[in-house]
Amino acid sequence: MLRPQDTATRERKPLIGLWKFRLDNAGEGRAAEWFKRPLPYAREMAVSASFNDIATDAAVRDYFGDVWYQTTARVPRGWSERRIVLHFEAATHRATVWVNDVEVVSHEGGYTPFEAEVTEQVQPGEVARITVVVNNTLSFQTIPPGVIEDTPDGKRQRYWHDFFNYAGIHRPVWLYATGKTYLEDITLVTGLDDTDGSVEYQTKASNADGAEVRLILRDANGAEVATGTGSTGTLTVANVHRWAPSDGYLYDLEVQLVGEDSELLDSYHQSVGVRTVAVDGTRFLINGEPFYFTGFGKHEDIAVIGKGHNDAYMLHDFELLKWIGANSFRTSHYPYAQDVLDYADRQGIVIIDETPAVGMNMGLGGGIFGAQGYTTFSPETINDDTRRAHAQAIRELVARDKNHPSVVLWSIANEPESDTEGAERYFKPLFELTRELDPTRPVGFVNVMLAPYGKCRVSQFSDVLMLNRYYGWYVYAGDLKAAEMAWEQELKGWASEGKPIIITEYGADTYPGLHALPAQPWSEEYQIDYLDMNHRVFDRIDAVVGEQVWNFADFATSSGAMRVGGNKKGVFTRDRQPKAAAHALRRRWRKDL
Ligand code: GCB
Repeated sequence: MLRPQDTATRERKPLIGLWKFRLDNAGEGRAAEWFKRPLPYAREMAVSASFNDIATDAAVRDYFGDVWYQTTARVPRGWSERRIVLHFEAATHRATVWVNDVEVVSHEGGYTPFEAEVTEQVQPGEVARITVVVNNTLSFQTIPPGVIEDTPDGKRQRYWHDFFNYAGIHRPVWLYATGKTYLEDITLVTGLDDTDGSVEYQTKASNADGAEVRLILRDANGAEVATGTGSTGTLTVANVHRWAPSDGYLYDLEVQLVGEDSELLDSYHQSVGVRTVAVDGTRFLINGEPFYFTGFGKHEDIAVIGKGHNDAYMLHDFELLKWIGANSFRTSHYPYAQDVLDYADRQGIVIIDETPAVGMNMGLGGGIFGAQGYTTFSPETINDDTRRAHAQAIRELVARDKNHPSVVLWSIANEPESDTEGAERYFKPLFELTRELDPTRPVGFVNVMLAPYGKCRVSQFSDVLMLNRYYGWYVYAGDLKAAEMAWEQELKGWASEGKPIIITEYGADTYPGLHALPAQPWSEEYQIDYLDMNHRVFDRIDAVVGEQVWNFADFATSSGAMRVGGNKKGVFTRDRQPKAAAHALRRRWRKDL
C-alpha cells in the first residue's frame, strides 16, 4: 500500500479537524446502524488525536469498547472518472468504516494504515458521510494483548504494557484519487559497490496491462542520475551520495506508469537512501562501518493529544535528539506515525522499528501491575490466534516501513516471556516470517530481565541481542556497586554468544526537581549516577554496540502505586525540559563538544 501523495496524477484531501464523536456505552450503535444518519447525541472530537484526555471525565479516559466518529466530506468535483480511495494512517486498535450506508473496510491493529476504494460509494461534487466505529478493547488474541475482567463494580480492561492505552483516530485520514491504472506498491533494496550505489526495484501495478513502468532517479538537486524501465530491475548510481547516520541524503525515485500513447497514467515519488546494513560477528555495520547506537526508547505521548501525531513536537523532539547527541531511537512499543519515519530518513536518525507486541509476559510486573494469575502461552491465553495476529502485525509493519533507510533493525516484540518452551515455539515461525518478508535487515526481539543470560530460549533466533536491564533500579535499587557487579557478570555471558548487543532499555525513575546528596533513587543525582554506572559496564564489553536510555521523556501510564503521574524515567520531562541527566548524557554522546 502506498501512502497518499499529491503527484502529477494523484490528488489527496485531508479529512482532519473536528469530527462528530460519541462513546457507545451500551454497545448499541452497530445494531442501531448509527452510520445511516447523523451520529445521535454526538460531541466533537479532534482528528487526529487520542480521545482519552480531551474530556475531563475518567469515564472517557478509561473507556473501552466501541467509540463512533463521523464526518462529512465533499468529494472534489474534478474527481469524476477517477479511482477514489479512503485511507486511514491508523485507528487504534481496530475499526470498521462506512461511507454513506455502505461498509467499506474493517481493520485490526492500531498502528498501521488501511484503506478502501470508495469510487462506487461517492459522487464527485457531492458530500459523503464517513462513519467509523473504533474499538480499543484488548484481549489475549490482540497485539498488544489485554483482558477484560469482571469486578464487583463491573468490567475492567487490564493490560500488561507500561503505557496508557490511548486510542481513537490519532493519525491522519485522507481521501485521495488516482487514475484507474495505478501503482500499488514499490519495494526497494539498495546496495553499495565501492563508489557506486545500486537501487533494486520491484513495482506492482493494477489495471496496468499495456502500460510501461518508467523510473527516474533524481538527486537532491533534482538532477537525473539514473533511469530505467520495467516493473523490476536495478538502477546504478555512479559516485553515490550514501545515506548515513547524521547524513540523511535522499534521492527521489519517480515511478511512472505510461500508456501506449505516452500518456502519463500514474506517477509516484519514493524517496531513497542508498545504504547497507549488516551484522558481522559482534559488530553492527551501516555502509560497512561499525555503528554504535546512542539514543532512547521513545513513546508517542503528548499531553492532551495522547498518541496523536504532532509536527511541532516531532521537530522539537528531533532537535533534542541532536542537542543531546542521540543518533537513534527505538519505536517502542509500536510502529510510529509515518511522518516520523520520513523525518528520521531526512535527518539521518537510525531507527529500530518495533511491532506492537508488548506486554506478552504474565511473569512481569507483579508489583507494578498487580498479581497476574495467568499463564502467558496457553490455549486460553496467548495462543495460535494471537500468533496469527502477531504475524499480521509484522507483515503490515514491514510492508509499511521497508523502504525507509533509517530503519536498520526489526524488533518483533518487547519483553515477551522468553524462557519457556511455549515461547520458543511461538516465536520461531515469527522470526522466519520476518526474514522471509525482508531478507535485507537483521531481526531481533527485546529480551527481559526475567530471561537472563543462560535462560532465554528465543535469543537464539535473533541476529542482534537487544536487552532491557534495570540493575540499580528494579533490582539493587540504591546499591549501584552491587548492581554494577551483577550487570557486568550477566552482560559478559551475553557477549560470549558472539552477536552484537544493544542495550535497548536502562533507566531510573526521576522526579524532576528532587535532589539528594548523597544520591538516592528518584533524585536527579541518582539518575546520573545510575547512567554512569551502566556506561562503565558497557564500555568494558566490546560486544555492546548501542545504548538507548529508557526513556526519552516522561510518559503517561495507567495509574498505580509505582507510577507518580506516569512513568518518570524520562531524561526529559513530558513537556520536554531536561533533567540533570540530559546534560550528563550530552557530555558522553556529543563527541564534538
Ligand atoms: C520495561 C518496559 C517498558 C517500561 C519500563 C519501565 O522493561 O519495556 O515498557 O516502561 O520497563 O519503566 O518499567
